[in-house]
Amino acid sequence: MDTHLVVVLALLAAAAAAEAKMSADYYSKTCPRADRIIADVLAQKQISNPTTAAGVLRLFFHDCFVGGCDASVLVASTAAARSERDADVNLSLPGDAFDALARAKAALEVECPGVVSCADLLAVAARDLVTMTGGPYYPLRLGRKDGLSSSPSAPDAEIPHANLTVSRLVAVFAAKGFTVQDLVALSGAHTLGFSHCKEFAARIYGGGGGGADPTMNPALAKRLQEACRDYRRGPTIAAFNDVMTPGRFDNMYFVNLRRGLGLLATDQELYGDARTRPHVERYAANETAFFADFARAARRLSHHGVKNGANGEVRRRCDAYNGGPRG
Ligand code: HEM
Ligand SMILES: *[C@@H]1O[C@H](CO)[C@@H](O)[C@H](O)[C@H]1NC(C)=O
Ligand SMILES: *[C@@H]1O[C@H](CO)[C@@H](O)[C@H](O)[C@H]1NC(C)=O
Ligand SMILES: CC(=O)N[C@H]1CO[C@H](CO)[C@@H](O)[C@@H]1O
Repeated sequence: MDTHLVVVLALLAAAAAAEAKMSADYYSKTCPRADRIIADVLAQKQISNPTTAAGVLRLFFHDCFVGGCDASVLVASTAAARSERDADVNLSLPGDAFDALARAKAALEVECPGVVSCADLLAVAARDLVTMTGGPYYPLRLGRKDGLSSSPSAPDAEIPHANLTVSRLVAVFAAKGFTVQDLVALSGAHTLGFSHCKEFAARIYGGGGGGADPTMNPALAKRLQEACRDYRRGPTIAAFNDVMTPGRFDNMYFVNLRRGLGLLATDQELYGDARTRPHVERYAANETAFFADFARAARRLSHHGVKNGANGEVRRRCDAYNGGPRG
């Protein structure tokens, strides 16, 4: 066998071992009230700040897509080392989501210090907030360890941008083991939250000085052109991803795409492309089907690149490694 293959097999074995140690009742003896504590803190935060759900769900996606679900996205930069959080693509990762997770972690540390990993917390928090905003509940296996590295350049390479073609999106997801159906179902997360104007400016103002993207509903294009008028001077100006029911986890995102009401180019293209359109049609017509497929894909996403004891730890604070800053 060549060494490359041996390395690949060893990695696969390590990943399988990490997964084998996970279970639904992982904390039943060491922190039996963990679920309750997380849910309570998040419910309070979501009520006082309804943008929390979208922020946490997006953090979960970014965490798992960049080097596996290991809470590396939560590590703050220090003078010694910059981290994933500070990548350009992270400029807009929302502070409320970090705050919600810090509060939940603090409550967990009071009850059972050093037991519940930040990676598990993030996966559970994203699930809880999906459920709280009207989406499906899905059981999770626990036992993820927190990663020991976080790089500011990783997200740029791994996180899909809103200017990708469907072919690129399909390839990016396939490289991590996700199907076209998974891609469409997971994109349904854009039923929550918002995007900043620069992410869709080319669609509404035209790339080369032309008009709006013809696949966008003209009334929506006009509204967005007005809302985003000063976006270069006010880079925090944003619009809801789901223009109809922005705070509710439902299948409206897919219903919108049929009417040209998608916000990002990568949203609307899912309806324009023959590979993804049948899934959009199915989810628009049947919310139960969307919820079932989203739950299955989100659970799989939550297992992506999970770390075990040897290559991870349980952080005491989600924003710092236990051993201090690393290069
Ligand atoms: C299919 C490829 C995807 C692309 C190109 C994409 C792109 C984007 C972009 C550009 C934004 C706006 C960021 C900003 O302006 O602050 C955004 C927001 C968001 N994304 Fe995605 N995304 C994708 C997939 C996903 C997936 C799989 C999830 C979760 C499972 C997700 C969850 C979210 C959420 C919840 C928001 C709103 C965040 C907030 O309001 O704070 N996205 N996405
Ligand atoms: C796509 O968007 C990213 C981030 O905004 C940017 O860095 C990149 O140059 C864009 N690519 C193209 C082909 O426009
Ligand atoms: C909706 O999807 C669910 C889950 O796939 C399926 O069991 C149900 O029959 C579908 N309903 C309709 C009306 O097609
Ligand atoms: C939430 C968060 O940590 N955002 C950071 C993203 O990157 C910028 C630029 O480095 C930081 O200033 C933000 O604090």
